Amino acid sequence: MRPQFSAAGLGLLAATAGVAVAELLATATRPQAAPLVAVGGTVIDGTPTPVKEWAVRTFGTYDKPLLLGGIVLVLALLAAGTGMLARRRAGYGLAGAAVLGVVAAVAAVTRPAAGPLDALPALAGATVAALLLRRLLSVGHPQTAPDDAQRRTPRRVLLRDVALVAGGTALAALGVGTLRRTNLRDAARTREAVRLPAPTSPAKPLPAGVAPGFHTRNADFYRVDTALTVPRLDPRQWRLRLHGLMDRPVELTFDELLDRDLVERDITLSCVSNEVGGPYVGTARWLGVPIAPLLRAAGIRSGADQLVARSSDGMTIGTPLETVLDGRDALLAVGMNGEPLPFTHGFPVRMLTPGVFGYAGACKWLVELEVSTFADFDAYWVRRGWARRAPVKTASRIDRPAPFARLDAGRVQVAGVAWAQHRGIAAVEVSVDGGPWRPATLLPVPSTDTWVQWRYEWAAPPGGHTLRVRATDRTGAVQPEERRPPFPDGATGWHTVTVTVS
Ligand SMILES: Nc1nc2c(c(=O)[nH]1)N[C@H]1C(S)=C(S)[C@@H](COP(=O)(O)O)O[C@H]1N2
Ligand SMILES: [Mo]
Repeated sequence: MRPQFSAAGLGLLAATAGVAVAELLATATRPQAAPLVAVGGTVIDGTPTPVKEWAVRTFGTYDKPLLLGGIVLVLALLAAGTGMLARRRAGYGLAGAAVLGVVAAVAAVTRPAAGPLDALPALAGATVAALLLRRLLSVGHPQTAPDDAQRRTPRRVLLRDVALVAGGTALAALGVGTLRRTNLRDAARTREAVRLPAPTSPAKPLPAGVAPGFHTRNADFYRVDTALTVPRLDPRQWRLRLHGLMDRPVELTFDELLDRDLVERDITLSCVSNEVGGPYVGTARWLGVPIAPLLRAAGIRSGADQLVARSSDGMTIGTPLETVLDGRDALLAVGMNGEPLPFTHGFPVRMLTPGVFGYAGACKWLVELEVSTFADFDAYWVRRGWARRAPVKTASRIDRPAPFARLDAGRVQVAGVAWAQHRGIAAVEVSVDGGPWRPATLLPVPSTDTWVQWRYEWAAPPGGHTLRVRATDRTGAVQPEERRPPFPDGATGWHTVTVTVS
């Protein structure tokens, strides 16, 4: 019998070849059905909220590569184990490949918007892996490949087979890479070909005195979503279906959407998962179609209180209908800082609801709007325990000086941002070493829907110091001191930065 480690290695090789075949088939037909991504998506959706929170907090935007890496690692261990078992009995190899294939196939067909055919890549990959494992492990056994066994030593036959499988796998992987690059290039060209019309209602010019950094550049804008592969929708095929509790359901093409009156607005978007002082907040100049007139024209039925947005990847985001209809700039956004939405931020169309956290008002890759009720439908994050209604919490952050900075004694400019979208910020105050609250200077803003930049002149004496910030919104509510984590409706507490002055 073959030594254990070599059987484990053959198991790994067969599994790698199977995965490569499956990924190649999927990439050529339906990228979402690729087994690794399908299993990853299923893991994300099934992960309990506290674990997900921990992962986002600990790994930030590396959470997804790490998840895929973890899946590959688990698969590798199972494949090696299957190889070792199959060395004793060929049936174990078949069973191992079948189990892994069925798990991946079930994941693929149960993804949102998946069809039964999406099982094929995983099943084909598992079949290839099972056949290869059987062949590789049987080399040298007289009942198979008798010609080879007579003419050559089993060792040379095995080497030849391993080289063939490895070569084939490398070719398949190369094919996957080439196909992916072509798909990406085509999608990028389609996006670059989009010409956005000028707004009928342009944004007001930024008031004099706004400091650099008011707008977050697209490349720097935070990204939070559950998508393992960024959807790359074709605007020529894109449709928005409006339906539910309305008199006249409609379907709009991208061109029909662009034919409507467009408005341009500066709006700050923030994530409910943002910790005190965290980075998941940004401001952009958005171009989009107001939602309220669209819904009104469709005739909203009485009793409706929730607008459910659906994305191409099956995300559901429920927004209080009153926040869409109360006159604020709730938009179907198509442009971000002067260009079509980046793919990562929802191209071609996303929703935005000023004053509501992203998970409850900012569906990306939007394809469907359903007028509904909170009693009838729980959206994705609500099913995972997050609040149904999610007005943003008043927040403030110290950006300068950086935590643990070493400063020279004397005049130090403390600076940051504060936000309470749609309510607006009335005041920001700074306290040094727990002393009295002193007012910070607020720089001008275009509207209550954006963050406010603030500045505070500090005469810094030598020693270790703690700077603390709090904001008051225009309803008069002061940002509470109590530290609470993001779950279930947004973090509270004052941001604190410790520095050393010498
Ligand atoms: N389709 C889809 N839309 C989504 C999400 C998602 O996971 N999928 N995440 C939401 C969350 S939690 C936030 S905070 C915002 C973030 O938008 P951004 O990535 O453009 O900053 O998108 C929202 N829209
Ligand atoms: Mo979020």
